[in-house]
Amino acid sequence: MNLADLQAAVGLRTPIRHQLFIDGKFVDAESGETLATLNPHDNSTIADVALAGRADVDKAVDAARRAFPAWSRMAAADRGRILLRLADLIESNAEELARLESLDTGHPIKDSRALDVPRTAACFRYFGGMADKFQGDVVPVEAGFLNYLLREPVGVVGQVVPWNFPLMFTSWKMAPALAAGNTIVIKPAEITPLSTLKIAELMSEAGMPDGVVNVVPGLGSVAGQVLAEHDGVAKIAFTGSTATGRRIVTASAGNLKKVQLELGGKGANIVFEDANLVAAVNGSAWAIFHNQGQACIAGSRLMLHERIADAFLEKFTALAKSIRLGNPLDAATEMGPLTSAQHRDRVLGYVGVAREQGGEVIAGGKAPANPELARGCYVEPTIVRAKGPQDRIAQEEVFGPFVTVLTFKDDAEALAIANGTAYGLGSGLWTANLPRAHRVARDLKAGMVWINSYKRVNPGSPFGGVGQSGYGREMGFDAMREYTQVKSVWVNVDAQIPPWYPRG
Ligand code: TAP
Repeated sequence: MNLADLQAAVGLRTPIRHQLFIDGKFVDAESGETLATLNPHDNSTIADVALAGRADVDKAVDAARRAFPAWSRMAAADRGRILLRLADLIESNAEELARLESLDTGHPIKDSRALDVPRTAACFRYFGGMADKFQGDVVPVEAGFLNYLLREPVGVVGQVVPWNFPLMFTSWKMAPALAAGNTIVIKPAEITPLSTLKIAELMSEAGMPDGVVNVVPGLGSVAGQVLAEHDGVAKIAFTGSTATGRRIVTASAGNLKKVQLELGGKGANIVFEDANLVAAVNGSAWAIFHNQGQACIAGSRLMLHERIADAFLEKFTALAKSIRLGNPLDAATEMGPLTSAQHRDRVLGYVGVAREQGGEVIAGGKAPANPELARGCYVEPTIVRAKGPQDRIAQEEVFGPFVTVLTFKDDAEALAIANGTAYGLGSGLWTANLPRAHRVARDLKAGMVWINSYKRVNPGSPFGGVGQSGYGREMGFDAMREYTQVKSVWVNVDAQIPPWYPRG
């Protein structure tokens, strides 16, 4: 099917953008190379997308450098106004964006409509409002001197976005960086570039000056690597795997650029014996099965107090088996395909790993039998009881609809298991005991803790991890700090003559 027919077939009113976006224009790659982005529902080609190489990244960085002086000196309120207009445009193009995201990633359309698109608009709106409210400081120093602190943008920022939430993560990366006065070169994942390119188009419509935002879809090992190494880039912000995060740190060393990393996780979701079981079962299913488990904060280690484990698992398994898998563009679908065939195979590979280590597959563990889904990247909701907390399935990030069940006997053991991985991103706990809730939240090694809930995010609330989950925070005032650097200015207000060499 050609692109125009496909657009009509999936109900898109506007063209699918499939070129690089550099200096305010959609252009082909210098090499003319393209890479097909696929619909994970049936692995059919959606579009051949321009593939950025070194020359294209150089051009994009150059455009961003040229745009930086005017953008960084523009009145902050005017920068904010453009982001606020963009938020409005995202809302008026909501259905278009939701369909595009579902087509390219496999997100169920009801999630794209209810979560991805509104959260993207909310993020741009929050930072649009923040632009003229994030201010410097005055330090009370010695008499006769004024010391003030400027929060200045760092310059050209390279941003690398993964494939699991491309639209939303584009906003998390772009919005604070732009509000703070930086210019951007962003590389979406090669398998999900379409929604980021659409945002670039809407940016122009919102009045974004040319060169402030540049989008370079391309291979991570080429375009991503060049961006991370680039001497013209002052900061690199990355979301993705811990292994690639390490490569980014090494690549950044040449010009000692700032680095911000949001990496993997192995979220502990702890259910104590006094929890409201109905809420905990429902919330724990959401924690792991939303977005097919492809979330760094997924509650992928389900830790159950041994007294309630059997009752909990009975309800949880019944719920998991009832989740409706199907075409992401069908409004009744509750779980779509994984985002690529390669990733589906990786996730299914962990079922073998689990069995080898004595794990018990309680539900799923395979592709669905439904022949309508046979060409797609589907995996059934999978529940596996591990033999122990050191098993690979209890330590490594599977990043799929695959939850590892562990049990514990008391709070101390729960904390020891929860804190017993290299990661420290999101975690949750379910209990009716208030002191216990706060005590455990305090003692968890994590960047985020949800009490009697899971996976809440908000543009005002800092998001990020500790340990191998990375460093730096997205969202909130912390994100503005990440995208600025402090300049300390000293003023000799009393015009004092320095006393060091008194010569009369
Ligand atoms: P990654 O390799 O980390 O990919 C994430 C992003 O980094 C993509 O845009 C990728 O580009 C880019 N990239 C790859 N190599 C790079 C390099 N040398 N320099 C700069 N950028 C580079 O993840 P993956 O291989 O797709 O997935 C593997 C595992 O990573 C998953 O199973 C999951 O465990 C984890 N993961 C975590 C997250 C989050 S939210 N923390 C997101 C995705 C994956 P291309 O895709 O275009 O190559």
